[in-house]
Amino acid sequence: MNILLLRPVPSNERFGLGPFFRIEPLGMEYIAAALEAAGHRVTVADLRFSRSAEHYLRSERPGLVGIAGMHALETDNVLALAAAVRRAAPDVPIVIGGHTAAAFPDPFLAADITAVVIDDGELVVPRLVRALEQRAPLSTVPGLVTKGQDGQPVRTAGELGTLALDAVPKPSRRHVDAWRRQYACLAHRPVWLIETARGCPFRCAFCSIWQLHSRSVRERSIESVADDFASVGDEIFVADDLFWYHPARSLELATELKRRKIRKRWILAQSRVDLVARHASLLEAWRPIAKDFDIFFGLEAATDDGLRGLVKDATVSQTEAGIGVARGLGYGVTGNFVIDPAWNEADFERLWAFVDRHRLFQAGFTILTPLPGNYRRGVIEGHAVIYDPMSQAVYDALQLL
Ligand code: B12
Ligand code: SF4
Repeated sequence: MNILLLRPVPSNERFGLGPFFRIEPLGMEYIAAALEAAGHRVTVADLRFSRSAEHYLRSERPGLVGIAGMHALETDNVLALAAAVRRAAPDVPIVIGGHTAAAFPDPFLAADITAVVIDDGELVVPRLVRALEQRAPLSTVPGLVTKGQDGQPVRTAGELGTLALDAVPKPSRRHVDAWRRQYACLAHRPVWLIETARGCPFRCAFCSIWQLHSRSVRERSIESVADDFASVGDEIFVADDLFWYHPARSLELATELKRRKIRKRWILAQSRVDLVARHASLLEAWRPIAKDFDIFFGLEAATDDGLRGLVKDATVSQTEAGIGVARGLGYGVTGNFVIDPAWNEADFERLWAFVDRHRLFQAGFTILTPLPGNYRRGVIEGHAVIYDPMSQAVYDALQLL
């Protein structure tokens, strides 16, 4: 089958890291690799840089269109793109997948959309394609959510099993070769995204990752990660939710990269301060792998009470220790904080002082907000929280920082 995978153009690039980071659609590249291994023909179009969706619908005549919904902020863009695909190709099945769609499928159950994929795309999409080829009902494909007759979401029955990440060892990156130079993080360009592990065992109140993966972590083998590092360019963003999570395996990976003489110009990884504070020797082993090496830390709050409220399971003294270890070894440190919309001026003053004291010249501030289409308070208290564009008042307050 011909399958067309589309990355929509987000309209809200003003928010958060959006304006500074343009990253390849790695999830769809893994799905493309799984489909190609099963003998299908795939086109991946990153609509930020490629030709239009209508162009690919005409030239590829796909039997299935997939649209990525990674961030909740992109929900409206995904829905608008699905409607445009439906206008141009009235009969083609349209599925939505990606992090936000899998975590919160309800907003995507619109009339134009056939189903939402809520498990690993590498597992579900090839099965879905097989079912379409055999004209079997979608209810026979586990890992989907569709709209039931009463309009309520219905999850398809059956077990998928757990995807071992090495089952699809390398993403099909050639699909984005034509616009690779558009992928950038700040001044680093072109940038490659690498995944070495998926999931996180922690349970931070505001985060959707652990809920989606049930606090599990799956790892790629050392061999497959080292092959991926060897095959990509010099500027790398590591997609892992919690890099260095498994210290023994991380050390083994650093040793293998050094044995293969792999050294990059720049790496950016995301991790926790408590982990880094406890594993200075691991950080020391990784430091030579790149000339410049930046870490994004989820510092979240400037007080122990604040950290407790966010269920961060870390303390401010660990924040201080982690920053110290990282800086001592020559890593660049970026701290990311969560802003509670209920804050008053004193809370902002406290955060301001903390940022100042720790010389966090690179810092990110994200407003805690509830889900679009699901603004009930219980959802916030139940920790199903995502990020939304800032309100003007909070935005103005942040300018002070
Ligand atoms: C890369 C990335 C970014 C990049 C995006 C680059 C770009 N715009 O080009 C940057 C750095 C800009 C970014 C920004 C933000 N991000 Co972000 N980001 C990620 C990250 C680290 C990696 C995504 C990735 O490629 N993963 C690896 C691939 C293999 O996994 P995947 O994408 O999930 O794909 C799988 C499935 O989802 C599915 N799938 C994926 N696509 C498709 C498509 C179809 C058709 C189907 C069927 C299936 C499918 O199959 C794939 C294989 O199994 C994730 C964390 C994570 N590990 O996923 C956070 C994450 C998605 N981001 C998150 C957040 C919070 C943000 C910010 C709000 C941060 C901030 N405070 O500024 C901003 C929002 C920016 C904006 N304006 O929209 C949250 C999600 C929040 C939410 N629910 O919306 C995540 C989960 C991080 C977290 N721990 O909370 N992000
Ligand atoms: S915020 Fe980071 S440490 Fe906390 S659960 Fe999410 S990925 Fe894990």
